[in-house]
Amino acid sequence: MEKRMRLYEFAPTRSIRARWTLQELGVDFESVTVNLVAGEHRRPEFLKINPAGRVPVLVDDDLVLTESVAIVLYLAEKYPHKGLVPTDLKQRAQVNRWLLFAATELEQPLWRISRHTVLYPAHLRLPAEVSLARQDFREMVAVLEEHMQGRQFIVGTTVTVADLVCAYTLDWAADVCAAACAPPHRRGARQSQRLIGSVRGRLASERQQVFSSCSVSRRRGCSA
Ligand SMILES: N[C@@H](CCC(=O)N[C@@H](CS)C(=O)NCC(=O)O)C(=O)O
Repeated sequence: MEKRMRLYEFAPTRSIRARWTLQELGVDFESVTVNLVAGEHRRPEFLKINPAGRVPVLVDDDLVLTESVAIVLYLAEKYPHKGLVPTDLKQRAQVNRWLLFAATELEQPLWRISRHTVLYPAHLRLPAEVSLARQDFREMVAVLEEHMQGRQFIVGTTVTVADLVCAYTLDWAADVCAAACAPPHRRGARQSQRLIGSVRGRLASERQQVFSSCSVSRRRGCSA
């Protein structure tokens, strides 16, 4: 019998990307909470699993995989019949494009904002970084929002891992921006909200709770 996969996670963080993917695939898995607030990610036993001291980590038999986007791709490719990655090469290339777009163009400015508003000790925070990152984020989210005009899903007509990863990132952005962005992003965020809504709509109520609770403690959980 195949062993259950194990997901090391902390609810309000990027772990959610891996959790949603497992749930969307209907895979039974064991959840191991790594409480970042309590510093469990810095304990030697966890550092043996991920020397970077970060969540999520997926363990599947002898595979130990870090990086949330690598995890969602691995899972989607392990269960190709579920359709979370398209079989068509060009559509798949578009999924990869948006995964990378989320991890580089969207997520990095959000990280910069979080670091310079919440995570770094107060004396190391640079207000100028926040304005620059905010501008970078606005420009890039506008690209996604333009792409989403008239579409329900980022690529094709069914949900893919690009939707799961981008929806999490946009939800995180709503949280970060509520604290640090000026109104224009929020006013222009209709498409983002629709994408988040599409993904949310796919989730059972138990999963929706995970979604809506993530903003509450995410900032405490993501300490870089
Ligand atoms: N690029 C990594 C980032 C992982 C990451 O930074 N995780 C945060 C939670 S959102 C974490 O574990 N932070 C603990 C720390 O940095 O001390 C991924 O996408 O998996």
